[in-house]
Amino acid sequence: MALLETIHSPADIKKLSLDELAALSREIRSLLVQVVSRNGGHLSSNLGAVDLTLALHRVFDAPRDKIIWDIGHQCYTHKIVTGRRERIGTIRKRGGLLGFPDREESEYDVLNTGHASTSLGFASGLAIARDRRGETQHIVAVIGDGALTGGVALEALNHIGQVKQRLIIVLNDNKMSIAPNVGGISRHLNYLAAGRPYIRMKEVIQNVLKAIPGVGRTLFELAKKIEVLMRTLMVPGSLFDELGIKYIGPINGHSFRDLLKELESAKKYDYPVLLHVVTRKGEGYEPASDDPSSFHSSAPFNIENGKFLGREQGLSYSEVFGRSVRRLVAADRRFIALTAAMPEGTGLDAVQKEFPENFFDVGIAEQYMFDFAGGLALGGFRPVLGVYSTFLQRAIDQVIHDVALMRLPLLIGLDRAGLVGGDGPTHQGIYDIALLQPVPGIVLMAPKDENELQHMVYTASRLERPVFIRFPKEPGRGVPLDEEFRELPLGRAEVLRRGDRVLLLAVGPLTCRALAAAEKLAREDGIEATVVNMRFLKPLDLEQVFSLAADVGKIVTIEDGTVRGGFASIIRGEFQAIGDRRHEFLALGVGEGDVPLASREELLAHFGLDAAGIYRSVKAFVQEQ
Ligand SMILES: Cc1ncc(C[n+]2csc(CCOP(=O)(O)OP(=O)(O)O)c2C)c(N)n1
Repeated sequence: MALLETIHSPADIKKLSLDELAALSREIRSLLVQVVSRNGGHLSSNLGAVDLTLALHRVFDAPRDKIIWDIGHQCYTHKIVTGRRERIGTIRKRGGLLGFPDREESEYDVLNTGHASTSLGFASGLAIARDRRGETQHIVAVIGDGALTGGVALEALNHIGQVKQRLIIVLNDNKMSIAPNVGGISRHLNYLAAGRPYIRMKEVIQNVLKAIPGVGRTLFELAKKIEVLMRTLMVPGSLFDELGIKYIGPINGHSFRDLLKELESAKKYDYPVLLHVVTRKGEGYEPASDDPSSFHSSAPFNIENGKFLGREQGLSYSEVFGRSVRRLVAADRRFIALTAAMPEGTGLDAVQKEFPENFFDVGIAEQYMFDFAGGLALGGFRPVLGVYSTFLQRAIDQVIHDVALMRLPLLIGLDRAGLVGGDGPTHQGIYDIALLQPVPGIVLMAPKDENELQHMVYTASRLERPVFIRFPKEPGRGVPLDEEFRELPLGRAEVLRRGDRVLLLAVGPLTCRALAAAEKLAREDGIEATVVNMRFLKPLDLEQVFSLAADVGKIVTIEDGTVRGGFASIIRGEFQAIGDRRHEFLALGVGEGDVPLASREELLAHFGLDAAGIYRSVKAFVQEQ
């Protein structure tokens, strides 16, 4: 790692020759492979962006110039060369570097990100702010072809093309979102990347003329002029030019010579330009370039053979969701599975593989996905959406205004609901209960294990209204899956254990942890608790809850989400509404403030939501006078 050790800040990159840059890039790739093989992380995106990142830091003067990373999952090289090399081994680990840009971590990180397509809006605002303040720095947004399919990015292009502020958009096009990218914009980028017809025609004409012995300069010059004329007359412009943003490219994103030349020239424009940089996801590590999707957000792996380590036994919640949806589709082709660029992550690739006609990947377009699903539902179909809880936040207006008010029968699997390990504050799925609770007419469920999840999918498929099922990113509990789907009674909770001292009302996967805590309380402290698996957060089984509460003075709510506005607030509100003053409440859940970077189990322990934490809190609560 000889060269890398000399890089303490971007200034050190500016001294390097082209050969040294290439050598540095190899060293960084090897470091990235080592670190991600241990910690997990976004390997293929980072490998693809090494050369581009070095070139950006060579040409621009960060932190004075602002380099904004869209989504931010490709920022590892940026972190390495902006003073965080020695800590890169801690990335994604508790107390370590975040796997996304973080303003608190470094002055080089312009924006905290994690959700897609926000870079252009921020770049646009920063550029106007700079101009109004009479400053001169460059504003550079780096956005992937996947993130460019997001609505807010397209809204930004529309505005930037009108306002025409000076800024540089670097489009990092690797033809991939997580899976292969989709849609008309992606197709347009392929057309641009292939070299538009006139470029090919120009080569042909030049080659022909050069091949004719004795063709003089004049004829050659004339041909050049004809080529310019043809370009104007015949060739459709790039989408970006049409929008008012100058298109430059395509540029080989693994050639320092090309990158440095074009980035340097982009500085000269006093209006918005877009540099189309073509890169390869996973570049430099064969297992990742051969299978960029699996190495997009990679588990730890064996460097020698690229095999993932420690894959859990049994099925994940996502897999059970995907398989259950596949069963629905197999039985009734009105069911159509939808994803916003996460076919594998949501488990819906199970449908994609077997019933491609009943599957749509709409790109990173959560808002559109809900409206599209609404249209399908109005047209008599039964859309099933897989979306991570954190990305549902994008589409709350669609949920309320477009879906719930018309009671459209959408089935939505909210994956990664609750505390999410490894990705930090931007990816937590802790707000969905609070966001969905006031939405009229919907059903919200949370299974205690993967077997209950499949029954919930089936139950939801029988309901003629919007149904959300929230489930976590953690290994399934390994319980056997019933062969037959079972319909769960709507709005009924499940009592798992009865006791006379305290009532534990638990949500989803925390139910089993609450049960373990209750067993220990009985065994070691003689405290008998009633444990309820709520199953339905909406409608709530209030009849059962009030009836069980009649026998105890203390009630504990246990949820994998924010207590403010979440399940705790809802239960308290319901007791208040009936004028109850007799009960004391303890809310176990996520308090206000950022969720730290840690694994899921560490986060559960941090918030006292593992079995040990629940045991401690309930014991203290019961023993309080
Ligand atoms: C709103 C939103 N939806 C989904 C995701 C999940 N996601 C993370 S990276 C990614 C693909 C991004 O593709 P691209 O922008 O082309 O970057 P690449 O990884 O190919 O470099 C997706 C869908 C997200 N971060 N934000």
